[in-house]
Amino acid sequence: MKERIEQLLEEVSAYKASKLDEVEQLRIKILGKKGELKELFSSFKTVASDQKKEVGLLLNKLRNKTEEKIVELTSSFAQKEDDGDSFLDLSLPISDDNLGSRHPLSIVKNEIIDIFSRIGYSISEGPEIEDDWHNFSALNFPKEHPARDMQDTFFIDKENALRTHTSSVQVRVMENSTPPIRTISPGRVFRNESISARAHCIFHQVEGLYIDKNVSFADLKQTLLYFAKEMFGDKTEIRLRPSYFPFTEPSAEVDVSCIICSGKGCNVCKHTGFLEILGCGMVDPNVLENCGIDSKVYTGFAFGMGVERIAMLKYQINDLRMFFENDVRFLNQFKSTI
Ligand code: 2U9
Repeated sequence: MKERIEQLLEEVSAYKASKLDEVEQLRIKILGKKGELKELFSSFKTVASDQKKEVGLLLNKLRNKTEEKIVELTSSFAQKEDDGDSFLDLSLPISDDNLGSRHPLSIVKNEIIDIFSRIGYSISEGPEIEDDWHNFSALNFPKEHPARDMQDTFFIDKENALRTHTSSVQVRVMENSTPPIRTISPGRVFRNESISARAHCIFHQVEGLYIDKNVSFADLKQTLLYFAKEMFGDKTEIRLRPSYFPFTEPSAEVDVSCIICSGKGCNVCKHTGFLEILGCGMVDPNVLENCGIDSKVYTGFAFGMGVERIAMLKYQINDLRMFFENDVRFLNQFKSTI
């Protein structure tokens, strides 16, 4: 019996197959229901007891070696077939069945960038982890301002926090360049807010800054009117309401005429005819001086908007959490050329 097993072991190790059928023949011959192994195991009882251990080990070896050989031969055929199938014909036209789509926040952010690039704004970016100076002090935040509190800001240590706005980027631009400055800062910002349909602890902003000699509130208003018309359509009107921010004086909140009812009044604008889109103001002279710019020579305006808010208005999305769920049924609805 030992000789027969050793003969079969040699046969298995030398076995070659030119097609998958021949691999199957090996399996049937050795491992099949009526195969060699079955027969050998049934004759095992006739083996002398002092030989049983050795023969038993040989039988297991035959089974293992056969199984290994089958896997080896089968995978070599799979590899060959795969090589054939995966041949890349680069001359074929691209299939546009499953191209995916840009995230709506990227579409809107790119659109905002495009609108301001057309009137000469550069793009500036900066760190998401900021020190107290760039996020708060340089921007005229009083020491007791609630934004400086753990309740509102994610602190990393005593000195550093996740930026709460991209104004910190513009502080860096002002510190490192001389006017004229005309720049927008898109980016992620972080606030310690509970997540709801209207708010999230992470959101996206685009802030803008223009500093030069003789920059006026009228320049600000005209720039924002241009933006609103480009973003929401040529018939869009804007309205400014007085407001307060530590970094601008005077400050205002800006509304656009309702994109649904064009100002007549509907459920979306709660019958006011207007929808709030951003905040703005003339850069406070303290901020200019903090950043090394002479406030007697230069003036400037700044504005800031939440990308989520603009996207919600533009696409009439009523739950901000949709932007963060990455549900392809939601994402696939947005197509862009930008
Ligand atoms: C510098 C000086 C001033 C940026 C400004 C706003 C007004 C504003 C909010 C809109 C919605 C933030 O995302 S939001 O919650 N922003 O209302 N932002 S003025 O002012 C600056 C920026 C940089 C150096």
